[in-house]
Amino acid sequence: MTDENTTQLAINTIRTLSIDAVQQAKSGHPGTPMALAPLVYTIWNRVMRFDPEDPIWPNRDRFVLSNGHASMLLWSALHLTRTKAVNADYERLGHPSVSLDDIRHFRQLDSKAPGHPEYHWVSGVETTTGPLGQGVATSVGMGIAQKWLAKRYNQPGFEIFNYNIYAVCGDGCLMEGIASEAASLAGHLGLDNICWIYDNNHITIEGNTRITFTEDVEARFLAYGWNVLRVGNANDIDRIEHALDIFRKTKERPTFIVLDSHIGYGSPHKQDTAAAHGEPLGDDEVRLCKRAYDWPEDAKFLVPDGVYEHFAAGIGARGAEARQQWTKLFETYRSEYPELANEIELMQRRELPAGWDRDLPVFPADPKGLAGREASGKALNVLAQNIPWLLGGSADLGPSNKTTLTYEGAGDFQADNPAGKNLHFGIREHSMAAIVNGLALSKLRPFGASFFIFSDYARPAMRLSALMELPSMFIFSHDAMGDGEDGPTHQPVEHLASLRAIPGLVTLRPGDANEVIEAYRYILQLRHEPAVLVLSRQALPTLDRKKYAPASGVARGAYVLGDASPGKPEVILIASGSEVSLAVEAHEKLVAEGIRSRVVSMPSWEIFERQTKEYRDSVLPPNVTARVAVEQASTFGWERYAGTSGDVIGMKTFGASAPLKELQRKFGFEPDQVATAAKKQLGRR
Ligand SMILES: Cc1ncc(C[n+]2csc(CCOP(=O)(O)OP(=O)(O)O)c2C)c(N)n1
Ligand SMILES: [Mg+2]
Repeated sequence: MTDENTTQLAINTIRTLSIDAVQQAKSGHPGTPMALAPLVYTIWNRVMRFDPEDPIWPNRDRFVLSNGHASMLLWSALHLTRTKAVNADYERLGHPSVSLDDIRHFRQLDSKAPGHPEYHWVSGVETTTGPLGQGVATSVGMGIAQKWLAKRYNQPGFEIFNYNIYAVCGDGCLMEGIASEAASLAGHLGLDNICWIYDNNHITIEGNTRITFTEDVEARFLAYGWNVLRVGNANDIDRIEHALDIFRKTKERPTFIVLDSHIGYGSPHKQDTAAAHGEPLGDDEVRLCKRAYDWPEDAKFLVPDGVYEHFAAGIGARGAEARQQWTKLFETYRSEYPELANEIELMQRRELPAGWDRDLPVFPADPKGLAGREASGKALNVLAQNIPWLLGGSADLGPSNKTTLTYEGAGDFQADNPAGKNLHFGIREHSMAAIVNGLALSKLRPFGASFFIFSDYARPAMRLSALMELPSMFIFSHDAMGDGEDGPTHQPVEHLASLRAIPGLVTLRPGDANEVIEAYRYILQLRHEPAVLVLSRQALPTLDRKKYAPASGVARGAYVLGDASPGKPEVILIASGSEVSLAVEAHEKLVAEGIRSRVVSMPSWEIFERQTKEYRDSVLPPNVTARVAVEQASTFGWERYAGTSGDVIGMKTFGASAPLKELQRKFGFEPDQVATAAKKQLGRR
């Protein structure tokens, strides 16, 4: 068989595996894999430096399938290249990442060929995609990471990091705002390591894009400062390869390749129609397609002789050689630059360098205290010096969030300074969160920041950080009504409840400066979970830790700050964040009146839930039902800790525009009101 024939056979194997898997599952998206099989073939077998034997080799090229509904493209590629599985401890396992049996069980429980690409579930998936636009935005984080890594670690004669990122996207991705935000930033930063390939098929679910999407996409990307190329025929793999070649030669600009394609290519009745997008073709149409591909009509899940070998000779050989050369290079690098090599190795395992928490401040008791955001700024500036690969920034609110790294040499990440540790995301919260994920996927320790109210704008990507089990950090200041005069548009109410509802996302709302430090100490030790740090704008009294329990209790999610007397309390006050000092004041009033009050600081529900029942019961004894929870946020969910008979002082409406003091009075966040609620719980008034 000629090489050309094997190539065609390999491409048609991707097509038919996709068709058969969708047909068997009676669900899925066959049309786009049929159209993009040649593209994926070309990227994988002719261009990418990726070793199927080790899909987490640090200098591999990245492949992102942003149009995640076309997941069969990825399952076919991973299967045909015989990519091997790795586990959560970064160990290489002998078995394939995606077996033919997995593909036969596409979209079925436990199959390694799920509906959409899932990082952490299937080895070789670089990022979870499905919510359109996320993949391309995340790829920008990968691009920033590569630039930063190259700048810090590459040395003369040692190109340790020089990989590229390929992201495939469709009309949907490019209609989503997040893609525009990310493309704008990528253009500004001149990320020439990123190549987006746009599947220009004029079809989405509701039909032809003439009903929705008629802008000049090429002009748009030119305006963003990208290099824009066009390949007029998605079956022309030489042209595709040529365009990818131009990408690799293009400097100082990202590349955008418009690929004109036909969804459902080869399907006599469905090609170029929305019907090819998201449903099985049907048995008859499947036969007709196979006939069009010159494929045995009755064969199912067929991988013809020579196809595995063809991929082994392409990506297999190229990837193995690239990785072996790199490994050799890295050996020498390790002896010449042991410290840098050590950093790279720690980072790959998501470990922290020795002394990562040295010099973290301890704040003395101070009734005036410090704003949560101020304490956070101090912590970040220490941690970023101790952990070289901790970096991040804000969506144009650095001076307000206090997330700017101000120590000498921190620098601003820009095209001409890829060593900078301050990322300026611009007012692009959604792509910021996706970019933070891209940085975390690249094993950096990233943070993104904004006002808490705007976490809404970032939420879909934050959700993915939890789904992917990434240690992304999201830092939000102005957590409640602290910026009173800005009014209800700027006062979060339901945000805590909403983020607490995301499985696997750790939220922390520390109550004073020392709790902020302890929150960072906890967060930094997370390797596979994202965290949200929720901080006050206004100063919070720094509690006297000789009188009250040490702030290290933060690591248990909730802890007893103080009791009126040893033994069982009569009433428990529970609070987070700015309401902790309020609860402490109320507690002291109650104690002065001879009431056996207990005050509990509860910065994190999620962390508390992980403690033993014994510990949880020691903090909130089940038989003490007189309880008052106080939090300047939606009361939603607090029954869990206040109990059905307890009281919750929180928000049931939006806030209002007024000075903070007045808002505190109006909404009940005053010591007397909390103390009164507690007494009411005890049947006293
Ligand atoms: C954020 C988001 N909104 C909606 C969807 C549902 N959805 C999945 S695919 C799709 C159409 C995508 O069209 P296009 O990107 O052109 O893909 P094609 O059909 O051409 O493969 C939609 C609306 C989604 N996955 N993500
Ligand atoms: Mg489309």
